[in-house]
Amino acid sequence: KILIIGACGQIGSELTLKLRGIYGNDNVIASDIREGNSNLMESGPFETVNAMDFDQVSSVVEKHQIDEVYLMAALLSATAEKNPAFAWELNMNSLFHVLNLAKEGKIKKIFWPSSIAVFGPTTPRFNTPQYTVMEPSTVYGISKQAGERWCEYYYNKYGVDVRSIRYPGLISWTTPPGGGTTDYAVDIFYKAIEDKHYNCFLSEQSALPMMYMDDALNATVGIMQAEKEDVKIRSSYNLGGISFTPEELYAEITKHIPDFTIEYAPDFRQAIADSWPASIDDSAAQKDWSWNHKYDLEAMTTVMLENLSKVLQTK
Ligand code: VAH
Repeated sequence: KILIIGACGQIGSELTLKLRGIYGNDNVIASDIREGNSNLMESGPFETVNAMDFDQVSSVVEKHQIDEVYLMAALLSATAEKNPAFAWELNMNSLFHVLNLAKEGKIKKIFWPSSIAVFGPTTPRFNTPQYTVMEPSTVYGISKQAGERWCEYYYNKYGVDVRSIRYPGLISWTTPPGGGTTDYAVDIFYKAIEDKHYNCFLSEQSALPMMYMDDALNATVGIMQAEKEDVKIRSSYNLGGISFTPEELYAEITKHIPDFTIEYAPDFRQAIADSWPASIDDSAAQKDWSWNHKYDLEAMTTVMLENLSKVLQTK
């Protein structure tokens, strides 16, 4: 049985449906602090769980005889900057609860998401290597770097089979933007369709590593289905994908919506974006568990506009 903690979030809501499609609806228990959308709630079991409460997590693991946990609950970069103490509590305590349950033999396998936010202003910015300087300057990035260290420690010290991926910015149309700095690349599609104008909170040249959600979900399933000995890196794997600037994304959208206009008004999130890499080297993931992404900027833009137009028309 699989438990997804944080099943109503940007990744969790789509990951739940994908895992239910692979393993069967009743074998994938969704959980979050609040209920999710109808697709999620109607397609399989749901439990209300506060990821920070060990007893709640532990009792759901016992009740459903859980084998694998995907821990997707966290505060993202921009939100975490507004609530540093709470972000640290949520991001770290939820991880310790799951790692300790696995150490006690109650869980067999864990997926825990890290992020390109673990890199900081002193990290080489282009084609950032798997092993390099990492001095994250955001609360979110600090929590992800610390989390990676703990995952590797629990693997080496207690044999906990925890697997992790450093996600780039993720782009999807099923859940609205959730407090991330890269979420301008989600927001822009809503605004292009609804208003034909977007006021972008990053400057036009801010290149960031990005990925369409389907690719990210395939990578998540891919690392979890890999043979244990093939997962050689137990901190977290770099995951590349595409890299583009707001200006390049805007230009791609205007191929579909010619009268779409944009203005740039960088806010506090500019400093966060400036501290992150522009592009990522994910050759380790390609080599160890045959990762490759499918969606380039053109394909991602097409599929986002097609699907989001349908969703927004029904509103
Ligand atoms: C954020 N989307 O912006 C997340 C992600 C790499 C970015 O961690 O905070």
